[in-house]
Amino acid sequence: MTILTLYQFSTSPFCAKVRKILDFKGLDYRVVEVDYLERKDLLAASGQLMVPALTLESGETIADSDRIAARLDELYPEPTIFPPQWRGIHLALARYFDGELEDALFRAALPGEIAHYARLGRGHEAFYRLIRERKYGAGFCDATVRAHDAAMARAHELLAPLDATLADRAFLLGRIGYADFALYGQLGYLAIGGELKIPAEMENLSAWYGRVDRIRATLEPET
Ligand SMILES: N[C@@H](CCC(=O)N[C@@H](CS)C(=O)NCC(=O)O)C(=O)O
Repeated sequence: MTILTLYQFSTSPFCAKVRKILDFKGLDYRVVEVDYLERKDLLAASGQLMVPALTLESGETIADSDRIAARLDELYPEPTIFPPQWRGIHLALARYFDGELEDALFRAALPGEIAHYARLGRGHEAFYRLIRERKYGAGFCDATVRAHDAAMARAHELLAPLDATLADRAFLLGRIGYADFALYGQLGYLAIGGELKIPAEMENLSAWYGRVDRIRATLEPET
């Protein structure tokens, strides 16, 4: 029985985080792909225009991946995404991934995201550009596409210490937790267009990504 509804954009790293947490917890859910240009159902359900938003069993809909994650862990505590004694550091790391790392990967992924919206047609690309340029200023999209090499270099710089950390452990802080799901979501930016572009030399990070990616509702999580 489907008990939860996730409103998402397929390219959103915050939605990828929430999907993987739902899988990890073995929860049954349906996905509503929100039309980028027409968000009436999302607005009606959640009272706002951003994804992810999740409708719970109670009928209540909550937005924001941090709030969704905390609520899911309250309602469905097993398996937990906040290993005992480690909640604070998971939240702190996730905030870094969803903040500074997101900014770097978003810029690196922008050409792919523009191409994705161009493929959807019907003014998607123009609307995507409009939203970005309202936030970051006129000319932001073209300037970011031109600076793609620099953006990839910055992404490598931020990912290298994570790759090194994962040399001797299965998950970022040993046991899987919220930070892993946040990083997994953000790395989804590198998969826009279908091809995951984790730098080839980052073998530990690639292996870790595979471990998290393979978590499905029906599988026991690896520890
Ligand atoms: N802090 C929020 C951020 C969510 C967010 O930035 N969502 C983006 C998609 S990745 C969005 O809905 N943007 C609206 C738009 O592009 O119009 C969370 O953790 O869920």
